[in-house]
Amino acid sequence: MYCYLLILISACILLIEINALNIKNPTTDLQSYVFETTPQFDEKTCPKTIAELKNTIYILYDVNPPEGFNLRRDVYIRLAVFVQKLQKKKLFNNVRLVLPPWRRLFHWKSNHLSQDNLLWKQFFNIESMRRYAPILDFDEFLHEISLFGLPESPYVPVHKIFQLMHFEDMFEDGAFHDKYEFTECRKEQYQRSYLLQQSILLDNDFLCLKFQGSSSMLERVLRQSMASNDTTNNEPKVYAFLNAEIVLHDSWGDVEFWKARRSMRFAPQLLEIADKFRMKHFRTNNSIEEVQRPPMWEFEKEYRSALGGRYLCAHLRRGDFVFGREKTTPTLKSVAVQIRDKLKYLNLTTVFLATDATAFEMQNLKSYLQRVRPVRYSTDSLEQKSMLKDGGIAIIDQIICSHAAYFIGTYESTFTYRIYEEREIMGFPKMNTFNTFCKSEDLSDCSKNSVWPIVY
Ligand code: GFB
Repeated sequence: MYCYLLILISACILLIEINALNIKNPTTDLQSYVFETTPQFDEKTCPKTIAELKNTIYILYDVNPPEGFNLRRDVYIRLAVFVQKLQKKKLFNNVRLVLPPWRRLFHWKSNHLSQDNLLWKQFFNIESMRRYAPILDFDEFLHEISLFGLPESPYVPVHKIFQLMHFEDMFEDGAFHDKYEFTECRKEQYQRSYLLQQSILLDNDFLCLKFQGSSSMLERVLRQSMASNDTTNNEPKVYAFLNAEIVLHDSWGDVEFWKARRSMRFAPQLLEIADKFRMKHFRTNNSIEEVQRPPMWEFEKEYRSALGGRYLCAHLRRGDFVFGREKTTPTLKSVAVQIRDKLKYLNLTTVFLATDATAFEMQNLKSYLQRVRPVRYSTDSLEQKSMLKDGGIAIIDQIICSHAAYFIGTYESTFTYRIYEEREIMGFPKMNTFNTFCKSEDLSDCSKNSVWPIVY
C-alpha cells in the first residue's frame, strides 16, 4: 500500500520525465492509448494536480450485452444523476463515472466497419455532459488513473466488481421493496461483459449482488464495501457495476432526470451533418424552425412554440420488431396510409423516413407512398460511413426527426422515446411529438406510447 506522500513523490518524478510528450490526439484504440501516448503536464502544477485527485473514486459500469443503444443512454442517465448527487457527500467529493467503451451492438449490422472500442465522444458532446456530472470517457480514465503511478503499469486495478442480478422473487410479501444482498456465484458464468474483456483492467474482487432498487441504493453498497477496506490511504479506488440496467431511476422524469438528459447533447460532427442535410433537402435550419437550442443546455427554459421544418418524420422500427412485436407493429401498407393521411391533414408533402427497414421493405413502402416525397438520410461516401459508423448514422436520423414539424414513432421503441425527449427539449407542442403508429390503418387498433413531458 502506498502512503499519500509516496504517491506524490513518485507521480512527480514520473511527470517530470514525461513532460515533453502530449495527448493532443488520443487514439480510439484503448489498448494502445496507454502505451503510445503520455500526458502533458506543467511541472509547477504537478503536486496540485495530483493532490486534487486525492481520494478519487472511479465508478465503472457496463450494461447487459444484448441491450440496444437507446436503453444504454437511459442507463447512463440513472448513473449520472446518482454520481451528481453522490459527489456532494462526504468521502465522495472526488467521484467520477467512467463511460464504458462501446462495442459492436447487435443492431450495428455493417460488418465491414470497425465498431468496437468506441469512445462516447464519437456520439456525444462530452464537455456538455461533464457540466452536469463528473464523467470520464474511457481514455480519459486511463490517462487520469495513470497519474497516480500504477503498481502494475499499464494495468489498472479494479478493486471490486459488482455483478448485479435480479432477486428471484421481486414481490416478496406482495410488494416491491428496495433491497440488496450479496450472494455466492461463479465468475466464469458472467464473462460476457465487455468491460471484463478489457485486458487492461485487473479485477481483484468479483462479487455477485442481488439488487432491487434505485441508483441511490448504490451508495449503501459502496459505503459498505469501503468500510471493509482501508479507505484512509488516499489511494484511488476503482469499482465496477455490471448489468447496471438493473439499477432503476431514482425518480424518472423529474427535474434532475431532465437536466442529465439535456446535458446529453450530440457530438458536434453529427449535428453539423444533420444541419447540412436539413438545409439541402428541406431548406430549413434552427432559426427558421424556431427551435430552442442555446449554445449551452443550462440556458434552456420552458418553451412550447417550436415550428420545426416543413416535413413530417416517421420513425419506423422494423427488424426484430416485425417478428417479436407483431401485435403492435403495423404492416408497411398500414404505415403508408397513416403517413399519407397525416400529410394531407397537415398540408405537407414531404416525409423523412428514419428506419432500420431493409432495402426491399423500403421499396415496398415507397410503392405505397405515391404523390408523397419520401426522403432518407444516407452517407455521402464509404469514408464518411466508416467515420460515422452505424451508431452515428442512427443519431443523424434521430436529429433530423427531432427537427420535423410533426413526428410519429414506433410503439415501445426506445429509439422513438429518445426523439420524443429531444423534441421536448427543443420546445415543440406535445401534440406534434407524442404520436405513435397504430397497428391498423383505420386507427381502430392502436396502442399509444406514454407521454412524459419535460419539466424544469
Ligand atoms: O436503440 P434501440 O435499442 O431501440 O435499438 P429500440 C434499435 C437499433 O436499431 C438502433 C437501429 O440503435 C439503431 O442501431 N435503428 C432503429 C435505426 N431504428 C433506426 C432508424 O430509424 N435509423 C437507423 N439508422 N437505425 C430495442 C432493441 O430496440 O427494443 C432490443 O434494442 C429489443 O433488441 C427491444 O428488441 C424491445 O428500443 O427500438
